[in-house]
Amino acid sequence: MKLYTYYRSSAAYRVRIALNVKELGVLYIPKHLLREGGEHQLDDYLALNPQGLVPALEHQGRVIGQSLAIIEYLDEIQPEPPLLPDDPGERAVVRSMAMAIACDIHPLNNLRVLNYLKGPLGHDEAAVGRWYAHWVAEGFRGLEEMAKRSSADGRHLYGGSVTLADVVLVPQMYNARRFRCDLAPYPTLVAISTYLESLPPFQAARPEAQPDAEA
Ligand SMILES: N[C@@H](CCC(=O)N[C@@H](CS)C(=O)NCC(=O)O)C(=O)O
Repeated sequence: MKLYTYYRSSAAYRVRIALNVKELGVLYIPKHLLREGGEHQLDDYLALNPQGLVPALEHQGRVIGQSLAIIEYLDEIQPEPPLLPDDPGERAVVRSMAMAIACDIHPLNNLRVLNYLKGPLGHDEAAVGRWYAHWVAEGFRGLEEMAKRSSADGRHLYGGSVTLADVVLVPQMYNARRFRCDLAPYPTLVAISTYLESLPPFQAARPEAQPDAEA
């Protein structure tokens, strides 16, 4: 199994957490998103993943893009410990929490969007920072309420064990802190993330622990 990754990519961070939770061995192949205009835009990588985004997982001759698709694939080939509940209704709720981040926050704030705001649209760093914080706040406001209703122990977004929703939360929290977003209005999310970040599979997946990490 090979994972095309970048230490600071939050979508790759999700997959690294899932791989660690499932104790699956993987070869990490870093793709630097900034060097040479982005190694993810070079022909060799586009031949593997025409979307030109990280992460991508290569396994048994197939290349899979999209972190949520990769994580669900890992959950199917290695069912223990499960990242999705057995019950279809519970599974849908967990997916909805994961998608609240992966579909509604992250795509508005990923590198190519920020670069487009700064470059062609000519916005300065301060404006881009406001854009970033705005979409985090919009997404976290609803997720905070969802977490209050669905967490069984104040340590997991749903129920009392690690799910797909937790795997997606931690990288988004990491990025929110990196961009200095105000997290005071989301005490439930902060408490959950703080607990999860202390777990070994999450620790080993954090950007600073990656072989391609930069100071
Ligand atoms: N929906 C995709 C998002 C992937 C994505 O946006 N990856 C970012 C890094 S977190 C990327 O490759 N960005 C390169 C760019 O924006 O040019 C997923 O979940 O895998």
